[in-house]
Amino acid sequence: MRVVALAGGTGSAKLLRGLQAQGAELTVVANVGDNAWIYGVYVCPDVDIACYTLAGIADRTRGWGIRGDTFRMLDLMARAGTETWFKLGDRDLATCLARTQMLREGLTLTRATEAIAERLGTGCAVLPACDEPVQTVISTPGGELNLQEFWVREKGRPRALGVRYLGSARARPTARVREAVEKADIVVVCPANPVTSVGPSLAVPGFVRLLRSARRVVALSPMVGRSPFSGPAGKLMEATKAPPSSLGVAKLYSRFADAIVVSDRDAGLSQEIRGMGLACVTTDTMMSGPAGEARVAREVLAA
Ligand code: FO1
Repeated sequence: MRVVALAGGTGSAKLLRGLQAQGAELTVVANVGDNAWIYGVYVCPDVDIACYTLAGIADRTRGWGIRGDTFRMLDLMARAGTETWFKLGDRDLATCLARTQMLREGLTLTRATEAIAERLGTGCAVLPACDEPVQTVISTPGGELNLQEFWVREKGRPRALGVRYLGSARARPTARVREAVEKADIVVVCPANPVTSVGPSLAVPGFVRLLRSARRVVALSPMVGRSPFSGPAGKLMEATKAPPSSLGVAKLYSRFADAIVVSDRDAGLSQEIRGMGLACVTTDTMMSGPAGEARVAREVLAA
């Protein structure tokens, strides 16, 4: 079975592991809206967490970076008086340095990502949603912040007034992403923040049309009640006027998805979701341990 997984950060990793365990021919299309130039290197958190997860080296407790990584480079930068609020590990820095060098040599982000994924041993293709820079920008009372400034530096505290995707109008789905979606038996939207992890890709002209042409699109909601598995999804959904619940996720995805899998605790929403033209499956969406990840992946593929 050919599976394309649209993936964000921490919340997506568990489903990616579950899909990998199914022996599916997997292609990951990772969000680029969180990418940022930090410490002189190009950091791509969602691309990297997908690569580290599939290569079996991700730090599962933190939800980002590499297991057992050290932070010596940051210690010295702090001693030199530089701000070090973004905890980029030493081995993680190596990935970012390699990527930055490849980009400076003229490779596209797609080519650089494919090379990194292969060398890390992901066993499947990892692709950025697009090659052009698309940046999630959050409007707050103190001004606009990128996702890392909002979430890591400011700890997600500022009031979010709105969200825009800087650069999206000039971006296009890459040929590799098009080909993967066209050949896929199913496109799975991982339980990622719909505003910051899926929204940047949907804002790319032609991306929603591409998803509509897919054989089947199934999403796993990241929400249980009004809370996401992780991260600021609820707050940012409210900022974009979407109800912070699986109902809001279904509304955002109803223009391209065939089905959505939601928590059995939200079973009460199923009828309204079906009214939007989506099939709705309810299950225990908390993926605890490898068995839980595999079970939910099987249910998503069968939905
Ligand atoms: N998240 C944090 O909360 N604090 C950090 O210091 C931090 C560092 C970091 C370094 C590399 C990387 O790839 C991701 C990192 N993240 C960190 C996670 C990241 O901010 C977000 O969780 C993702 O952008 C959301 O998908």
